[in-house]
Amino acid sequence: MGLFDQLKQGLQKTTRLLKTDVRDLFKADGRLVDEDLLEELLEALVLTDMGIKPAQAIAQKIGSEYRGRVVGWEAVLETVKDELNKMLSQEESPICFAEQGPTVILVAGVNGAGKTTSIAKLAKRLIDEGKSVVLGAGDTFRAAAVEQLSIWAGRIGATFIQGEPGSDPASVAYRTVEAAITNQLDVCIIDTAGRLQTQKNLMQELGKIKRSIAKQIPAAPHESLLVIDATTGQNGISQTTHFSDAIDCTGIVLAKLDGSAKGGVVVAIRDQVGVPVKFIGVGEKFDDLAVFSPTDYVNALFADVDDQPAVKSTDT
Ligand SMILES: Nc1nc2c(ncn2[C@@H]2O[C@H](COP(=O)(O)OP(=O)(O)OP(=O)(O)O)[C@@H](O)[C@H]2O)c(=O)[nH]1
Ligand SMILES: [Mg+2]
Repeated sequence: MGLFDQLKQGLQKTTRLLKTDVRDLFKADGRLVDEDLLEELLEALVLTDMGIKPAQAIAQKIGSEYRGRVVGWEAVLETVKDELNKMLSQEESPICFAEQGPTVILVAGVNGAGKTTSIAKLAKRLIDEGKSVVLGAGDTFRAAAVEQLSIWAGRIGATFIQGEPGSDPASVAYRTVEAAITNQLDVCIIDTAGRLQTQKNLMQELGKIKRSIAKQIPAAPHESLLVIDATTGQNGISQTTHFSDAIDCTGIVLAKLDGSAKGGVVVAIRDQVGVPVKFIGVGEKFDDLAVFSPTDYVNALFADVDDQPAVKSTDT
């Protein structure tokens, strides 16, 4: 399956919600654009978790363009699409590699967000590009987590560094970077235990991990990626703010978009936090990670309108 189809499939739930809801506001021969319609449209947009401000801006734009006229839903959706494209436009920003020596990528996020899986997917992608990768099991909290990463590493052919159960994750991070330098590996990715953005001690621990990485390579970590579960919707904003305070996040991996009808959260994150979404996870397999492209994202969000069943999604 091509990347765009993958993305389209991943976004199906959001697409269905967005399109069906907007389409349901219109009769077959169109509808007068008045305050009632704009209010209903606003509600439909907010349901995708794009946030109230972007939703209002889109509704206002439609008001200013069509108020007092009878229009079809296609025209309205086209305007929604244009506006989303404007809101999301960003420089292509994949991984920023070190000019010299290993590139270090620190990965953090709340419990179960999809960190370890995303690391495996990212590592596989980099290995496929011909890079050598070492994975550090910085989640020393759960033995199963170490094992999970070790299995992935074996499958994709990455070097693997682990610590004793319960040992200091900062020391595992240190040793992983050390291994990358000693063995002249291209990329070093460090997993961390899940933590809530409200757990102060654990957030401080992340800061310590980051500092121990910088002891070996002052410019590292070159990327501090925050993995967000797309089904958590707006809570992703609070996660981004707090994790950024601790490790100055350089990018977001939005995992589990395939299970989410809240794909609009990309807009909210962009609007409120300004950290770029770099990758999106659209499934559980190795290849289910795509580089985030705003244009593709919006196109996928609006793809195949006539193929969508006219039923409302009851999922999250
Ligand atoms: N459908 C889907 N499932 C995903 C995706 N990414 C991760 N998962 C699943 O989400 C679950 C949790 O993933 P992990 O990678 O273990 O999450 P984690 O953040 O490392 O979890 P902790 O280490 O426990 O905090 C697993 O069952 C994964 O298969 C995705 O993009 N799509
Ligand atoms: Mg994990």
